[in-house]
This record gives sequence, structure tokens and C-alpha cells, in this order.
Amino acid sequence: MKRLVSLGFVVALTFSGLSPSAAAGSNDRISETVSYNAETGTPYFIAGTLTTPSLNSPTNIVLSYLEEKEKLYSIESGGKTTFDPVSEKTDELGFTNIKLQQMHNGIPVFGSILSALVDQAGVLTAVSGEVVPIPPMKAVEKTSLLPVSEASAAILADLGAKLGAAPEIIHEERPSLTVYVSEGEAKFAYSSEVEFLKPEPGNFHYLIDALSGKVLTSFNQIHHADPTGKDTVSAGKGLIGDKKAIHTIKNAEGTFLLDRTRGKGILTYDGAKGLLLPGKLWRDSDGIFNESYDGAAVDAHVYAGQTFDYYKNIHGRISYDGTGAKVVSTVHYGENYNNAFWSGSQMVYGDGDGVMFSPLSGSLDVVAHELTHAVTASTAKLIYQGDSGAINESMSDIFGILVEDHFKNSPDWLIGEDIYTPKQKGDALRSLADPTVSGQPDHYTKRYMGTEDYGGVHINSGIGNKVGFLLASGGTHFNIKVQGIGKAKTGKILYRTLTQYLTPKTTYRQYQAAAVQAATDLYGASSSEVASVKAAFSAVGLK
Ligand SMILES: [Ca+2]
Ligand SMILES: [Ca+2]
Ligand SMILES: [Ca+2]
Ligand SMILES: [Zn+2]
Repeated sequence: MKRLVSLGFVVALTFSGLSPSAAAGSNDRISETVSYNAETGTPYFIAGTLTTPSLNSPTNIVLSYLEEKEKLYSIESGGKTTFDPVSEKTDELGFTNIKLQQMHNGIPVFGSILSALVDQAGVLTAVSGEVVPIPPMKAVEKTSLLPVSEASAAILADLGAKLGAAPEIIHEERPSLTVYVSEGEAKFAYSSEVEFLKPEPGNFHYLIDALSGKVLTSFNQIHHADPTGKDTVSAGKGLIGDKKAIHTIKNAEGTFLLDRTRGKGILTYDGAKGLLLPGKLWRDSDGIFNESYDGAAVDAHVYAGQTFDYYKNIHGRISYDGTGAKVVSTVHYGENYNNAFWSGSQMVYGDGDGVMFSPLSGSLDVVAHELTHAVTASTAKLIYQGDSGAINESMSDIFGILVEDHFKNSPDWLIGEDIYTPKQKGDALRSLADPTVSGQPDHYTKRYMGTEDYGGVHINSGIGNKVGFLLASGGTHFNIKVQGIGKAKTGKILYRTLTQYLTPKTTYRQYQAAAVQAATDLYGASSSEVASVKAAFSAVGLK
């Protein structure tokens, strides 16, 4: 599989007073810091005082700025590039965030979304994301495009070959036409997502050449806690028997794991060791959840609630979608199943085989990791491939750590220590303090560039994880000293980065610029927090 991201080095330069409006003699000072992708020559992050104050709507302010900057973005004249606003939200600092989809001759460019911020005075302060330059495309008659049904058939055929059996599809998004740019070539492609549970759970995103029907790329968006694990058959094991209060509802039929005190509800289901989702809402006849079989459900329920509370109380976010979406979990999924994942609509936990894993809901950091994938899926929508996939994974790991810390659940910088290799003490799935202990890179120059694991999403996450660790705890890494700012400020900065600035195809270099900007919004450009963000990224080779 080809990597979608470009690896060209990047230069950042600052200039002032060069914009047309400043040249026209306005008193309002215009200043811009532009970070360019040296390979494509287009900017990926612009920050500063980009426009003069305006009473226009935030969306119109951004749109007219982009129109003015056509040249800067080296938008090809071969076709018409426009931007479709897809969302507009105001944050707690008074900024309005506008997300825009790049369109080429009216067709969306796959994964190309810009995220822009306009302050309370109507001044554009940042544009995050790269406008994809569209190489000249052959003029194509609408009639020569394959019918949508053939794209669906191509997906099914490819999945059948991949899985060794025809998948039982539970949801298929109707393929929609996009412009897909890869390796300097632009193609018309159908984009579609398919969700299935058999022969094994999958949630694949496909891009199918709209002329030839060939598969251009595909990736599985199920976020596995451990992508390399294999199911082995051995005895299961219960959870640690710690006592905790849980929110439930009770009626004549019994007591159910439904917590209506949080958003639209926290619901926990019994998969009963089968593969059907979500299974049955957990019911207990005497209302006391103290059997050993109950342990996995109690932990999933309590930890989903704690993760919900963390995002609500610390970041003002109500559930993963920000509007109180139901949080659904299924435990006892499959037989000795060595994994946990966010399916695209709910969390799923296996019981583990008792050797590699104990029931996976027993680890608060793993639960928060999976739910953070849901936060990412409804904000930055980081594509689960290459750099953006690694950043997606790293965000989940970092917030897993922060939630564990917030609830003083034996906080550490390890992921999954409570459920990984139950017969062996002291190890974990990953370490953020030292990613190399589980074979992850801790510097951008050491990144994995192969095709396994969707371009190393669980491998290169080590780079982002090291940044998170250094930013919070400080330290000297590759001779660069980082002053730690603590976990709370790290969470504030990275939450703002994730929800306001990151876009589907964000690379590690873009992530650096975005994090610096988020810290600038929160603490000011000359703050020690901004200096620490810069140092933390610099220590892993990103500046
Ligand atoms: Ca009971
Ligand atoms: Ca941990
Ligand atoms: Ca262990
Ligand atoms: Zn993950």
C-alpha cells in the first residue's frame, strides 16, 4: 500500500506587511507565519493576523481570504478549485472554527479539509491544512464513469479475496465520487465505507478508480488495541474484584447497565462470547453485579463513564461527538478474543486468552484510548494510514494516559499494563516515556516507512507519544532539553490541537505547527508553554 503522506522537508518563514491589504495602506497590521511543504510548494499552516477586523460572517471571511490567496496556495488553473464549508463552531475562547472541503470542479478532493479560525473581532488567525494541488486531469465525460454498482462489486470482490470469505455486510455507504490525488496523479475515484462482522469485524474505507474499477487504496478503520495479536485458545480469567459504584436502571425485569446520568446514556451489553453486536443490554436479576462474569461489564461501564466525565469536565465536551451521543460498549465479545476496538459506532472488548490479555475493559487507559478514537473520528477525522494514522493512535494513547491520571487509577506512562500478559508483571502494550521498549521509534528520523500496519500507525505513534511525554514531564532527549508543563496543560493544548487544527491528512510536521498554534491561542506566543511545545517536537526531530 502506498503512503498518502509526503515526506518532503518543510521550511517555515515569517514575513510581515506583504499581504495585499497591508500594501493598500491599512493601519491594521497584517502578519503571517507560513509553513510550507517544500515538496509540493504549498502552505500547510498559516498563522498570525491574517485579515483586518470584519463584520462579515466567519465563513465569508475565510472564503474571501482563500480567494485572495489563490497564488500562495498555487491552485491550478486547469480546473476550478472551490471550498465548501462543512462546519462552523465557536469555542470557549471565542474563536469560530470553520472546516472547509476542497472541491475540484465541484467534486470533493479526498481527505482535503482546511480548518480555519476567526477570532471575536472577525480576524482570521489561522488556516490549517494543505490545499492539494490537482495535476491536470483528462477531461472525462460523466458517461464514461463506471456505475456506482460496479464500484460496490469491486469492493466486495476485493474484501472476499482479502478475508478468504465473502463478508456479511452490516452497513455500506453508497460510493460517492471524489478526486483522489496520489503520487502526482489525480484520478476520479469512488469513496465508500463498509462495515461487517464476519468472517471477522472490519470497517474498511475503499477508493475505487471510477474509470477502471481498480482498487486505488483501502484501509481498515477498526482501531485495534493490538494489531499483531493472534487469538489462542486457553482458559479465561475474571477482573480484579475491586468494588465500585455503577449507574444502572432497574425495572420489573431486572437491573440494567444503562447510565442515564451522562449524555444520552452509557450502555453496556453482553456479547455472550458471540460475534453479534451489540448483543444484549446487560441485565442482572438481583441488581448486584458481583459474579466473576460481571467484572468485565462493570469495568467497561465505569471506565466509559469516567472517560465521558474527563472530556466533559476538563474539555467541556459532552460525549465523543460533543452533543451527548450514546456510549455503547459490548464485553465478552467472541471466544478468548485478544482485542478491543472502536467499531465506528461502539466499543467492543474481548475477554483475552488469559495469556496475552485478560478481559480488555479492565484497563482505564485502554478504554479511554478507544473512546478517544471516537472523539478523533468526530473532529480531526485523521485518516488511519501513514502519519495521520500514527497521530490518531498517539492522541488515543496520550488521552488514555491523561484519563488514567485524572482518576488516579495507578497513573503511569504505560498503556494496557492492567490487562497485558496477566501472568507477567511490569510490562505493557506501549510506553510513552520510552516508546523503544516496544519497538517504536522515538524520533522522526527513525520512523517506519514500510507498508505493514497501514504505514505503521501503531509503530510511528511512538514519535507523538514521546512528544506528549516530554511536554508533560520534561526531560532531555537527543540533547534537546524540554521543560515539562504537566499533564493538565498538555491535555489542554493537545485537545485544542486535535479538535481545532488537525485535518484528515495531517502529517507530523503539520501536527507540530498546529500544536504550537493551539498553545499560542491558550498561553500567548511568548509563553513558556509554547517554548515547551516547540522543544518537545524539536526533541523528536520536528520543527
Ligand atoms: Ca447479580
Ligand atoms: Ca497505564
Ligand atoms: Ca503483564
Ligand atoms: Zn487505537
